Amino acid sequence: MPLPGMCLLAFFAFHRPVCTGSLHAPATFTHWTHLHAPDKDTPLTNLTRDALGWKPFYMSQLEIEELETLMPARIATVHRARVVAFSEIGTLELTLDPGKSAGEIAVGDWVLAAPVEHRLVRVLDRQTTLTRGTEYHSGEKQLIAANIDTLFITTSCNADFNVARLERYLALAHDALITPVILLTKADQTDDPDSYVTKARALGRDLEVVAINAKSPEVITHLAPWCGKGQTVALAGSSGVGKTTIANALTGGNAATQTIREDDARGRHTTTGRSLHHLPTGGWLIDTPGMRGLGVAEVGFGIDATFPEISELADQCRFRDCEHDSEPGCAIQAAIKSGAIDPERLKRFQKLTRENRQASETIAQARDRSRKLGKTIKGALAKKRR
Ligand SMILES: Nc1nc2c(ncn2[C@@H]2O[C@H](COP(=O)(O)OP(=O)(O)O)[C@@H](O)[C@H]2O)c(=O)[nH]1
Ligand SMILES: [Mg+2]
Ligand SMILES: [Zn+2]
Repeated sequence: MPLPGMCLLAFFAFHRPVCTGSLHAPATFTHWTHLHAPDKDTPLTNLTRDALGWKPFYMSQLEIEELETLMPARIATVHRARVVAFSEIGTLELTLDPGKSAGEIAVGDWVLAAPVEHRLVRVLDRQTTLTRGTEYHSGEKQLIAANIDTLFITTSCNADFNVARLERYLALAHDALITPVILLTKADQTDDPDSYVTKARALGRDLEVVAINAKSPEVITHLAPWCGKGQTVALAGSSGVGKTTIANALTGGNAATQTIREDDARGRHTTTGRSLHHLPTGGWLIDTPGMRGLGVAEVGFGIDATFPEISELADQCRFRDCEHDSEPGCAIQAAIKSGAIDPERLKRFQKLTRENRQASETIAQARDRSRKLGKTIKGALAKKRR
């Protein structure tokens, strides 16, 4: 079933009593109004919180009082001063309190909303957080999306295939605690897709690798294990590798190519260009424009997880700060000599580690500067008041 733009929201604009789980909606919930009236052509479907991706992890964060008075909802789009969220009682438009910035809220977030006022009360802790290091000098990392279960790291069976770039994406996914799956598109355009699969599999233990023709109907079947009820996925990869083609196949229409403005009934400008799309298989796809060129910063954990054969053995090096070059007693160099570790993997690990360290230091310095600046401003204001 195609779910383009307007229809997507209309799809959620149903109204039904809240009766699942342990959340019992108080009478005030009947006062919720919805953005859109149900479209007569769109089947009304009851989406439970489970179907929206709710998990015990989020439930465990709720106070009893919040359980009784607030409505959990999942962020579908983020605008400058408001958000659109999906909930058990339909699509909600929520305002942000003064002082709360749209930049702190990501598509995929679970939030608690106040009835009647249509206010976003608080953002629940995220199970996974996908960020992007861009403006290191400002000390900021940009929030891309929240609560993604699986990141489809997409490349093609051609010159786009680059192990260093794949490892970079793997490090970001691992650091965000998101399960990575490598998608090799254009398998129909090479005589030897298996050689690409073998090279990709070598980039991790138990790493899932899928070779597909993104233009064939098999896409849905191949990706079904990660796109079931309540599961959230996103696509990352260079331009031209087939992300839009896959998104269209998964959504069963052309939802992913819709501009987000069409999702916005009032035609107001959005700030992020990201959105949450329901899949016919029961899962959710988050558009992640801006997941192409990727810098690494503060992802030491993710890098270690991407190169487990190196990070695990590093404990056995004589020096704790061993760079694994020519230091005496280096367990990694010994493993390279015995053939247990691929020297090319070590080179890429070192390069990524260096880049991560430099960017992390830049971020730390920028944060330090802005903290000092904050103190200076506070001091000046205090002096003025005296
Ligand atoms: N033959 C073939 N063409 C593909 C495949 N995946 C993508 N394409 C084509 O590659 C081009 C770029 O695809 P697109 O989905 O726009 O890539 P995106 O930039 O990652 O969103 C389009 O012309 C697609 O039809 C594939 O698996 N096989
Ligand atoms: Mg595209
Ligand atoms: Zn070493």
